Amino acid sequence: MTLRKGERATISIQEHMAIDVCPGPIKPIKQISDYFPRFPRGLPAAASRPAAPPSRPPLSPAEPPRDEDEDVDRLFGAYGASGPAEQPAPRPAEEEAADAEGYESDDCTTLGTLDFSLLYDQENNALHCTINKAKGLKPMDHNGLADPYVKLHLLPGASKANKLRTKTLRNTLNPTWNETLTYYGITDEDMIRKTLRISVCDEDKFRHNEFIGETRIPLKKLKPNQTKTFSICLEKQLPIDKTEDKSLEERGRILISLKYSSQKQGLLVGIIRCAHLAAMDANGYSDPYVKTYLKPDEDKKSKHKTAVKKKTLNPEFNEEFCYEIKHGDLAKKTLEVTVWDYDIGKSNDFIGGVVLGINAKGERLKHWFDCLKNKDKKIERWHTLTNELPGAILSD
Ligand SMILES: [Ca+2]
Ligand SMILES: [Ca+2]
Ligand SMILES: [Ca+2]
Repeated sequence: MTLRKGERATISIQEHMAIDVCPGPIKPIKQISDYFPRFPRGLPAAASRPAAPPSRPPLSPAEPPRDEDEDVDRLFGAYGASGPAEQPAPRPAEEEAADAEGYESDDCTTLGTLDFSLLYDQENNALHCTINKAKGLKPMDHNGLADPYVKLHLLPGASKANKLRTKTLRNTLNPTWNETLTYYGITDEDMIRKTLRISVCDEDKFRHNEFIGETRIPLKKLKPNQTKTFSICLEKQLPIDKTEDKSLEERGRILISLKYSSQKQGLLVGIIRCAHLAAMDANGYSDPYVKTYLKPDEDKKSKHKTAVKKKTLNPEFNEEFCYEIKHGDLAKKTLEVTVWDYDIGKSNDFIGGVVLGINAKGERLKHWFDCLKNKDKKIERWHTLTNELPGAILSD
């Protein structure tokens, strides 16, 4: 474009579009096959396989109710705290929407099917997800094949820290992984609240990996210590619930032990280990250490710190701190536990934290009360670390 003297520089409409309307990376051009759904094996959409195969294991009789809840309810009264209304209530409508089983669609023929099994090991707080195989996946590459892998998220609160994935299998639409991915530090509360999102993606060397299909399993469908097998049709990407954005981001899990020692006249806080911590360094790891405070902390003497564990997201600390305090005063206190990434030459990064005490909710409240009412008994529990602590002022 040449400009005469005194003439204002104008931008043609094409240039304007190129500047303002196309920010960000250039997306790959859709392939012809994306516009024409594929029907493998010559099946028309109407004759697609039924969505829910009859592979559900028979239902066993319901577990007897646990009596710990009643005990905690009594303690609520004893310590004058607010009632069980504060316990996290299940949100049925929302969770039903995420129900992956029993739906009818023709995605089965276009996206493929996935076989997997889930097992909640209650005693070890582990959720084992065995990804067996997929069949009839949608081709994603020019050669008519794909390089599929499976990734897992726990919703809500999804973050890098709670993502797991299988290996990638090259050039296949019928991959067999037979891989078990395990979430550690899973609590009974998680099993009521959380949904496991399983997605199948195609790995690409020179551009972003592409999403093929997904399914979501509310964990309350699982019975403790019983393997449940699934064979499902993959679905298109489901929108993530808007309310999820407001929930705190998860940064990992921590195993804490509490014991009130009548011999030492104090609270023993054990920092045992962490799992699935968020990575805070460029190398994909963190250098974690844990700090604890017993608040309110009038004389500022309650800070304890573990050693730093180098370059790991699953550190074992096995350290114990003692807070000298009368048993009767403990109910008014709050235990703040934070996990940090040690950095050289700059301030350390906050990874996540958890608060136990009378104003906490769910497992955090229960752990505190179980410790108060069982003197001289060590009680270990897993807790979720989040990116924010309500009401806490964080200082490194
Ligand atoms: Ca690929
Ligand atoms: Ca860092
Ligand atoms: Ca670091």
